[in-house]
Amino acid sequence: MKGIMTALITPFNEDGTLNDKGLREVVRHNIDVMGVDGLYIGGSTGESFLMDEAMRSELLKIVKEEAGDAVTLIAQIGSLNIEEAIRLGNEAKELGYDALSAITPYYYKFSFEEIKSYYERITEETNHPMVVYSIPVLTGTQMTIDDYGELLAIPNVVGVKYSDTNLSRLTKLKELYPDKVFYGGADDMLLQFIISGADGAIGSTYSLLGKQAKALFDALQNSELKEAKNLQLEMNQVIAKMESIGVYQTLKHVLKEQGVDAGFMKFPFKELTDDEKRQASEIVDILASG
Ligand code: HMN
Repeated sequence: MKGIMTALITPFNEDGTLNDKGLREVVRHNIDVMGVDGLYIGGSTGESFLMDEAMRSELLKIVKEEAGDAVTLIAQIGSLNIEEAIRLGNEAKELGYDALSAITPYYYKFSFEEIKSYYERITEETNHPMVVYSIPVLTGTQMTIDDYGELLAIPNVVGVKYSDTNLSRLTKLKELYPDKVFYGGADDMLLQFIISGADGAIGSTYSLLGKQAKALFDALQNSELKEAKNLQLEMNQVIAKMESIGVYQTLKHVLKEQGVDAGFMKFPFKELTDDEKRQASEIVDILASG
């Protein structure tokens, strides 16, 4: 469960249906070319909040079929609809996913007690390892150290995908819960996350920067701080460009230029304009020269 995991994009056909062949290519690319330790399926990067349940279920099936047991697989099954989350969680468990993950319930301003009961119900009814997915920048839900502690005390909650930038809180959490697993979620701060106590990271850009991220992770395990810092700076050149154009769209464009059928975005996401495509293509050159 440790190391570098790619938050997988989902390739769609132009009509919004799943691109089965493209999805398999993206999975293969991450395992065979990037050499990442795991895949996080159906997260923000995977556009799963734009999919219906049947499509999310199909996504989980295809990825497992293609990846087999080669790497750790975490299925993001969170949904505002608790029954849907439980059904998807049980499917992922039956398919052989190593763990589930669920976004904190969003849109409504749920109380912490409500958020906690959501995790209690999913874990009780699926009885499978669960990684809490905390991403305050998108959900608005910010939790305290005590809140995290209460969630980590729920049976089967094994860790947190910590897509927050409060790193002193992360350091404290890892000190208090050394046996739980914490994943960093801002790829331009991988170095800082690992130094602050994260056991690994889950990020979208590792479909392109997986090798550098793995090298950075390994450098830190060997206390090679200077090497790690240089790798982060190199990665950040690409990440900053992606962020200025649109991370998910750029990922798909660059992968396609590299020969991986990353497909189209799901409505209402827009495709890149010609000018944005030109800017995104510069990333292909940067990666090729590195
Ligand atoms: C997911 O749920 O798909 C990801 O794990 C989310 C991940 O933390 C990414 N965050 C967002 O997309 C909001 C990052 O990898 C992010 O794309 C990267 O740091 C570039 O900004």
